Amino acid sequence: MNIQTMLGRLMAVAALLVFAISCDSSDNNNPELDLIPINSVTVDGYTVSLEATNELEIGANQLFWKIKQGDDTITPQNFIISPIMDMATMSHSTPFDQPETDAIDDSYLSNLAVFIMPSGDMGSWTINFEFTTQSGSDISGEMPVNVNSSWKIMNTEDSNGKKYFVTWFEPQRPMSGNNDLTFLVHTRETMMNFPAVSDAELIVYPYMDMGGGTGHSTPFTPPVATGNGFYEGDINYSMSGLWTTTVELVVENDTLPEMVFEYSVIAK
Ligand SMILES: [Cu+2]
Repeated sequence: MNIQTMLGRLMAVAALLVFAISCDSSDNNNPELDLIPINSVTVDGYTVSLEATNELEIGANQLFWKIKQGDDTITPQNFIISPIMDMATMSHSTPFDQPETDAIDDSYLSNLAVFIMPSGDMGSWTINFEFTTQSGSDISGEMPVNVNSSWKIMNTEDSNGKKYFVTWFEPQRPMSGNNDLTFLVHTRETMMNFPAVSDAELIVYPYMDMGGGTGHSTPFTPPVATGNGFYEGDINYSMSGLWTTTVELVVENDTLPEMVFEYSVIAK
């Protein structure tokens, strides 16, 4: 084989590789963030911005944080948040993780926050934040946020009055056909501490009321614990329209009072 043929073959292989890679990256599940601004606060020349995929609502929210000094996005040594709801006679936090560098876009820090109450006459939400810059300045501030109502979180309690929160994590937009069915479970240790519960059992029952005393369920795989308070299964909605899903939480062999999620399934 002469050098030209070899080069030719190498280039053909290279072209195939490039084709394969670009084919792969143009896949539909190529992740890209599609965010809207929620709020931003400037402290000592640093602007902290919060973005999210939707307006914040009770239930699960992915929060995306960016810190800028002028036009430059900066990477702090750390970034710590603390969501607080101020109510007339008390204040409380909510289940949340601390922000970490986002896996899709590393110019953001991101975290999961599960808001347990909407903003309104009962109280208002603030997310306190603090960070240390690379040069060692400590910056702290507070960001008011609005949290809308939604159907995606319910709560129940055991016989000792210990509260449990069950969040409908997926599908965010239930559609006829197959959907991932994922819940999140948290409990309330104190007003400021809401740890994930990974050793519970969920008994779920989807139901569509057809009127006139008739109705039906649909095929589903019961969600099982996968860690960090997540419970994953799937559901195949046989019809679009109004559905309920009853959830019973079993904690330490105790079946707690049932919760009923009520929502619309849209036609695919
Ligand atoms: Cu509250």
